[in-house]
Amino acid sequence: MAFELPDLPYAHDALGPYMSSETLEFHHDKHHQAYVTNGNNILAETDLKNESLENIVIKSHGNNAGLFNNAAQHYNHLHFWKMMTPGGSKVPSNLESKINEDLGGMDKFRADFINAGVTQFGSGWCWLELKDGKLNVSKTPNGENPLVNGATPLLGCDVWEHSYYIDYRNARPKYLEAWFDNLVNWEYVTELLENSN
Ligand code: MN3
Repeated sequence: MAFELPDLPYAHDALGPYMSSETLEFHHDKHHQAYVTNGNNILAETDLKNESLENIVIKSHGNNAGLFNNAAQHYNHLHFWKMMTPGGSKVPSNLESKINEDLGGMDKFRADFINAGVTQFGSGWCWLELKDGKLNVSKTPNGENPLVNGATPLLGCDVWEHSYYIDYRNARPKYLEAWFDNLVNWEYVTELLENSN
């Protein structure tokens, strides 16, 4: 299935002041578009053309680095845009109960998630994932995501510099805190959790 750049689910200026329209113009319109264009060029030369995006990510991992990097980043960004919403949202009670049970409460989860993003050396992502029925916090380098480790990604924060340098310069911790506290669409996270059961 050929990759396609989705429209943002909100206006470019809707996530201010935490993520500027300039950041989204580069990040969505240019960076994500490049993953789509480059991914389609490589995909066309393979026998994975008719596979789902998830299968393309899993099957290209370790076999076709060019395809994997672009397909995984396409997958990551498709969800990343939906994982944010203007002003953020409240954590639904069923998700909160699961966080309390598996991760020791919201405060500990928040600290662990931000720490995963801060300590990811270089480009990558930090995640809330579901693995073997349990929530877990993890981090991955470059375009990698929990799919390649047999887990389901539920929330991912992009810690590539293109995601925060315009708004936060080198202050990655400030970006992660502002993102977690003000932009996360917890309804979408809950939807992903429910769909994975
Ligand atoms: Mn990115």
